[in-house]
Amino acid sequence: MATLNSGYGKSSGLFEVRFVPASRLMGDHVNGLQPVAVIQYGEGEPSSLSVECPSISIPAPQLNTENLVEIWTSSTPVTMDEQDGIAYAANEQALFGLSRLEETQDQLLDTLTYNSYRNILRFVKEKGYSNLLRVWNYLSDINNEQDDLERYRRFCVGRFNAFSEFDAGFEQALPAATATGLHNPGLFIYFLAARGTSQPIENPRQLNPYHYPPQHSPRSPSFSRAIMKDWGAHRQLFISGTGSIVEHQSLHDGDVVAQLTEILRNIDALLEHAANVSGTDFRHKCTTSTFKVYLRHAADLRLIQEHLAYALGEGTSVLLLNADLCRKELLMEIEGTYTRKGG
Ligand code: 3EB
Repeated sequence: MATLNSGYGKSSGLFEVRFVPASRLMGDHVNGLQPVAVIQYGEGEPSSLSVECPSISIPAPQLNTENLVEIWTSSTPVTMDEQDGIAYAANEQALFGLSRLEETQDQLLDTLTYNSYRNILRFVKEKGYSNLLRVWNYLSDINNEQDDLERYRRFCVGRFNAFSEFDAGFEQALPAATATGLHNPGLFIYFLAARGTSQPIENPRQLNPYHYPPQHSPRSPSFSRAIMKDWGAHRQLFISGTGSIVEHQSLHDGDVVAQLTEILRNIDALLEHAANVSGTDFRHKCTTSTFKVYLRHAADLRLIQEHLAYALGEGTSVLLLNADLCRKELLMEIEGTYTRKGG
């Protein structure tokens, strides 16, 4: 079978991500690749898609000039199904899962989060893709209090309890993550999991979230700064949502441009560190990268747009979203997915 990476002999089981206009998605195949999952963003009605794969619509407004969808693809055959409230698609090596939960008045967010993570952890284990690489969490009213505790903190408590119950050494192998806020109800979680193992990468400028002092949350946030996955022929680096945080402290309250500068320093430091500890430099020209930029205030876009284009490089694929962030003072966050071809 012809695959895009046939130049390297064996094809990799990795999934690749791109942001494309919804109108350019056609048929069962996307440039000869198998669609794995489509994520739409925006508060309006989702478009009807002409690709057959699991999809979800996240009600976060887009700030790009053209409406984009996030599409994950595989170069090897994919099977799709739904189980335990999780719509998923998998090839031999990787699985992508999507879930959307309703919140009820009588349930606290930590309980819902705990149940949801326990379900996901059980599911990926049962399917044989127990290595959770990357999780995206979108929750409503993230900075509001629920029963005297901020909803993000309740989310952290539920997630921590699920991970710690599942695996005593869980802090050694946490996925990269993003947790952002919506103005519409619902808890949306989607994730990438794989067979085998992966390598968590720390950020030398930032404390490992597991070691955050309790002032940020009664149970620490369960995520790694980044995950490096070796797929054989190719390698990927998943960088978590990165804010203007040094050690564990938020910096540059009220100054979005200064926050962006700090975020870029954090990402640079992580890429440098990843090159040292994993032996793969994702700043190399054989790397493709995509970024998601979250802005708390849509109006800040004009302040950062030029800096951003310059910093991330022309021609890189960037999805801009209007979303709340997990600390009130954070105005912006950036996450990145890097794919380096040929090992
Ligand atoms: C931070 O570094 C900023 O709780 O899953 C970034 C990415 C943040 C993921 C999460 C939180 C999460 O603490 C917030």
